[in-house]
Amino acid sequence: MSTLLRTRRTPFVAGLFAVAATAVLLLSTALTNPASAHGNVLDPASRNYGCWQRWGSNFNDPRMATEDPMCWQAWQADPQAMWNWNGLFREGVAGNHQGAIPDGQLCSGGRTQNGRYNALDTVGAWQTTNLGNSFRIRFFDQASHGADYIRVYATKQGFDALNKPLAWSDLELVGQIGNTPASQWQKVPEGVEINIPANAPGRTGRHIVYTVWQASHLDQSYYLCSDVNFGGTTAPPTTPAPTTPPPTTPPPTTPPPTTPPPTTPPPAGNGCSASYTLVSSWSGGFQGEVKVTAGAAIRGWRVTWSLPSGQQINQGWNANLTTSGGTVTATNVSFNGTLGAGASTTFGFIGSGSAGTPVLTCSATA
Ligand SMILES: [Cu+2]
Repeated sequence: MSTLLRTRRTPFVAGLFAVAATAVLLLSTALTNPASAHGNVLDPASRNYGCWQRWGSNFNDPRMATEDPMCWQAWQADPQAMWNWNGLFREGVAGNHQGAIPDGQLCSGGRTQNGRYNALDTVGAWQTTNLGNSFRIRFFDQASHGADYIRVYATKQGFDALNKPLAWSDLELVGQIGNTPASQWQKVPEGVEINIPANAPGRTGRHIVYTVWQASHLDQSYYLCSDVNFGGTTAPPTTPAPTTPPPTTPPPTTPPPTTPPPTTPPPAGNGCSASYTLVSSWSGGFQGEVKVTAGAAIRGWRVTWSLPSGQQINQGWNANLTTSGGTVTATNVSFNGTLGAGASTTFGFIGSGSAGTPVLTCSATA
């Protein structure tokens, strides 16, 4: 959302915005409580995480109906499916996932949680994330449950995701990890993350990636549909895909900002430069995005800025974010540290407090 749009909004819309902000705050509160914190696939974004990420700060915007109709129907059906994007689980399945979840209900976890997530089963043109045939799932575990296992499936080539409800027989296992305690995951500010490598050769076009997380916490299993677009032959077959687009790229249907970003990027030297965009803000919080651009080719980057008092970084993605002594440090994650000359990547975060205009310093590892 552009600054212009925000300043133009009517009191009515502002009221809706306040409702959204309240919900986000409630969510943030819930997320800091381990008892109610769980996890999801952040990249390629699962259906409800993607809808939350794209529209959570603007979920009553009628443009969603035409620009992102599958998210629109999901928000209309039950906004709790998005606010609780990390809570799509069942308990007591005892590993018999196919027995617990009928065909056609895979994306709602078998209509779990009293039907909260049912709209995620709707068949249609969900927005996709571009993937190479070798890819990785970035899984976020807010409660540091760890995993007994995580299994990643992809639909078989020929599956018609636009018209056919997803069934177990449509899926092939394309990646998995075994017992992995949270201590072996990567620490991030609000939990832990892990990348699961997967290889789904021979696929092109629209597909569904289906991830089953057996959390090491009670008998709790999660069922997550991510809509993807396989690039086919252009993707390298075995190397981690450097061509994979950054996951937080705004969807193509988002209108371009009508005003310049609030900060101008510092000039790119030999290392890197970073520029900041305020994605959205609400009473007590905000979402920011930082674009890192390499000068010469680099193998890693670090962005720092000082945190105004009263501000706090609560959650981030596509970077390792730490706060120490009033300084925020963001370093690249495994898949976005290597940038060719002039190439860029983005990371994002959600902060509490009032949004400011941070002065960013970028340094690179050549
Ligand atoms: Cu949990």
